[in-house]
Amino acid sequence: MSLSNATGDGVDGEFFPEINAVFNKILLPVGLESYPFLIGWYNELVGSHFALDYPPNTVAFVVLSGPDVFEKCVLPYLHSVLSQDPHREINDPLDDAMVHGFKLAQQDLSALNFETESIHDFQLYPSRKPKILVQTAAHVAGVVQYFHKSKLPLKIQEDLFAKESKLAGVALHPVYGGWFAIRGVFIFKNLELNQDDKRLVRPVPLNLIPEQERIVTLLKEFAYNWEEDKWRTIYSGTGSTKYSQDFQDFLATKPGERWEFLKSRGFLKTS
Ligand code: B12
Repeated sequence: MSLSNATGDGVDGEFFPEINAVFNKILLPVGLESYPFLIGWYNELVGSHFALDYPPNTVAFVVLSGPDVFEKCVLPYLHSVLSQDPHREINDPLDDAMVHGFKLAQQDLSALNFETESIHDFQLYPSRKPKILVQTAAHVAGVVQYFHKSKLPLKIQEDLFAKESKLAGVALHPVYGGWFAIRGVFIFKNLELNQDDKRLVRPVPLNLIPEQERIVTLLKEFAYNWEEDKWRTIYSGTGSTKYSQDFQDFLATKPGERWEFLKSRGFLKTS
């Protein structure tokens, strides 16, 4: 995968080719894409409560899964686990597959002397505070646009979202529309750029939906009607791939019932 961000500007293709090579080898073939950003860009937006405790020029990468991650990553991972231990049951096949992929990448990075901390989207502190806000990370990396109700005029916020003040916003991707997820970040603990290093330039934020009315529809769909997945199609993106029906059915299944679902659909046969 090229290190160019989704808008095609901002990131030099020669930015740490050895990191690029690891992500290309381990993550990209399984449908996971990685994009660089600086911790300072992220901390500036999330504020002190969610700030990551690293110097602002520390390099990090955010990892996205594309529309075919179920077929490219989750199912092959399950088959490989089951071929070693046919009786194994995995509570959360999706998260487990991500943990596995991140670990492999981390091992290869460590062999190149890059010490990394990886944080997954689902990791929370005991207080239930998320360890990373992946939408903001992907937004500052320039790979998605993050829409948040707080950016709407106050009147609209009050009319539509007053009841549930904590509602999260939603991110869209220029190619995938809503058919993607943001899986986490790698923080390169010992990789700080100099102040005058221009290899990583802060991307200009995307502007995928200029019309306020459509943004309102998007936020409403995500907030109150997310099960129908219409929010994923309000901005269709330039790509033509969406989640397969199998993956949609998998996501619609309660986490505790997903293993049975996979079995009943015949996905867990290893030969
Ligand atoms: C907790 C959580 C939930 C909870 C609560 C959600 C809620 N509505 O509050 C539950 C379990 C209910 C849930 C449900 C769902 N979730 Co959820 N959830 C999360 C999680 C783990 C954390 C979100 C959160 O609490 N953020 C904290 C708040 C405070 O953050 P915030 O509102 O963004 O505020 C910060 C920013 O605005 C920033 N900021 C300030 N100014 C500015 C300015 C700019 C320009 C920017 C960019 C940022 C910024 O600072 C604020 C903090 O100070 C994220 C993953 C993650 N780790 O980020 C997924 C995530 C948001 N969920 C996701 C999804 C898809 C869903 C569901 C559709 C379920 C599903 N099938 O997976 C439903 C939708 C329900 C709904 N109506 O929201 C996706 C959204 C993907 C996307 N395209 O955006 C995420 C990102 C997970 C992922 N792996 O991709 N979720």
